[in-house]
Amino acid sequence: LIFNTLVLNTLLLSGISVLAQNPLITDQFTADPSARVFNGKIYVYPSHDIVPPEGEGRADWFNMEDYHVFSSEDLTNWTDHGVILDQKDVPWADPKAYSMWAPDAIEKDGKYYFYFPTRQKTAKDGEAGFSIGVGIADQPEGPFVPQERSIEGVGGIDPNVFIDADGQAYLYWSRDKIYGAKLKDNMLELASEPMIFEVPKKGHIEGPWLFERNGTYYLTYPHVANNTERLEYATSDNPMGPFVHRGVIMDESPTGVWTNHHSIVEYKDQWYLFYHHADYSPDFDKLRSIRADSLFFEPDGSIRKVEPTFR
Ligand code: FUB
Repeated sequence: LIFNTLVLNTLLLSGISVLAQNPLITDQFTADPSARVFNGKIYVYPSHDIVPPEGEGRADWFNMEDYHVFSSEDLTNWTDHGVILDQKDVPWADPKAYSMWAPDAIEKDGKYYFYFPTRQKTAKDGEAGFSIGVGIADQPEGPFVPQERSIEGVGGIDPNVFIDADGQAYLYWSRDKIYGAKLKDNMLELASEPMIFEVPKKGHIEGPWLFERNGTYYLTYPHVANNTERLEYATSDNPMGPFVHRGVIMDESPTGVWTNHHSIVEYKDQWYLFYHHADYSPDFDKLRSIRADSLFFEPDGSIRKVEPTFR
């Protein structure tokens, strides 16, 4: 871990980061980028990988204690708006879990809702005690005030929220499979029984990201096809499916990075895939860095495979 931190510092001091578009954030580790467009800017809500303090967290695992949000108007110059939520401030969470995994955010009626998973103080309805909570703010930069309790009936990780053109909001999340349910107007409670989307039928899938384009709903997700995660997608004419598997968005990591959590967003008439890789930590894939590359659709609506731009 010390070696990895040195690699990061060396790269920063040598100025290499200044010249590179990818990775997007060069002064800290970031992962699981959920990109959103608010008020004409692009905002990215990532996880914040850290090396935990001595004797805390898990040396060989993911460690995250808080979230930052970053904004940009050109995807090259990013403003770090600082800490928007810390594990110690979440009433229902284990304050020493270091498990603030992949989040998402959305705007509704002038309020900003931040969805995040972490481990509960006491395990109840989530695998390994993971549940999903919501924080609310008046602006996309937060800080987000967490609710007293996590969302009832949701156990798992990787929340993703989508609001359809008719105003109906949906929450998707994962626990080995991908789940989805309608949200009530308050954005804080489920309005329907969770459905399971088994696309594909075999293998571990997580990290759902749903978006709509030209009346087609794209459910996109990382799938462990062999050893590492490959980004794939399925489509439907309904946000609750059924979804038909369509193909691969990004192949498995060429260097064996196990996870690849992503989001897809249109900004200034160009679609982008946000994803992560271990650019600054080549020997330990739990200290990751977020990236973005352009994404294109074919005339039939299928997604052209994205080749990651590695330096
Ligand atoms: O960052 C922790 C976990 O790794 C995320 O929740 C998963 O999607 C994977 O990226």
